[in-house]
Amino acid sequence: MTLAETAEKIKTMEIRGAGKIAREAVSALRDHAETIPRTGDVKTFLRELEYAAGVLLATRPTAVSLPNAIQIVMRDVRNAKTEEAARCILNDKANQFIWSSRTALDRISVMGANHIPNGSVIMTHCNSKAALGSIIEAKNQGKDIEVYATEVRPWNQGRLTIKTLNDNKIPTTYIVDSAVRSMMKDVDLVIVGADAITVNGAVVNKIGTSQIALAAHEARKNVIVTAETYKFAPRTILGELIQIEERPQNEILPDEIAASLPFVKVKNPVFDVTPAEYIDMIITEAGALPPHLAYTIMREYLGWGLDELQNQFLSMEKH
Ligand code: RUB
Repeated sequence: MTLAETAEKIKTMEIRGAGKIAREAVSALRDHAETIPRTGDVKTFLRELEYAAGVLLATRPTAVSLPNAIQIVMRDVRNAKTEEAARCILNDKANQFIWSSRTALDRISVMGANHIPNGSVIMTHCNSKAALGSIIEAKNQGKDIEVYATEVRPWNQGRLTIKTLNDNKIPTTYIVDSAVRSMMKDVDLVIVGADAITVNGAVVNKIGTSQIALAAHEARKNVIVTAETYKFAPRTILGELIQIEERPQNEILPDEIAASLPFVKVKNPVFDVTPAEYIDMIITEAGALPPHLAYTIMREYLGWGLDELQNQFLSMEKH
């Protein structure tokens, strides 16, 4: 698959889910480098690579896993002295990222499963590898569990979720998104993934997550977020907001119907923000933590992000 094809698949959601987007983008960048002709000039190579990274970054705006992954891979490549060194570093860093991202998922699954008591009824939303990994691992640990999975309009990612749960022989109840509050009384805990986590511990995930968290809070049920450390967004320290992706209106209302309703407009934001006070725990590969420790994760695991911010800040002071 070419880089342009990967970018298109991310844009059209054939490749989706924050972790997968990051892994596929990194592998597309690594493979794309092979198609850049060798000139012996490191600057030319880096220019081509930055352009390619830009194409990937422009695909979907919300999942911070994408810019973080590109940055993790590109950081040392940018300092390479020769083209060959840059190529080697890119290859190593990309493979390392893909490997550690999968390892992170395995660790989160085990830790997530340890937080699921035997006999639990779990509600999940959208289709998160990290959340499902924990649920499947709990089942593999021999726990007797059940799941409520939402439909996830308008893309119906819930169908992917119920297929995976069914394949793993996990008893599952499929509900429409608007049934969440009614069903919460039958649920013991909520487990979801994340596209981005801000410095104040707010979690950005599929639209509807915040309503589920609110209903869970009201019913005094725990909300667990499962997320790899590269889903934390260091730039939020500077007050930068996470951009919430808005997708076309015809994903909700067909164009011909919309055309007949001139006074009606459609809004289709596909992610929302759940404040930290509605989240009991974030499970990362580095351990389970309360949301207000988000900064610690950023400092320990995304330290480069903070260095970069500090440099920006210092250069601002000079002006
Ligand atoms: C996917 C979504 C998932 C997170 C986490 O949204 O909101 O919950 O990306 O997924 P979309 P994972 O379908 O619009 O990409 O744990 O697999 O990274």
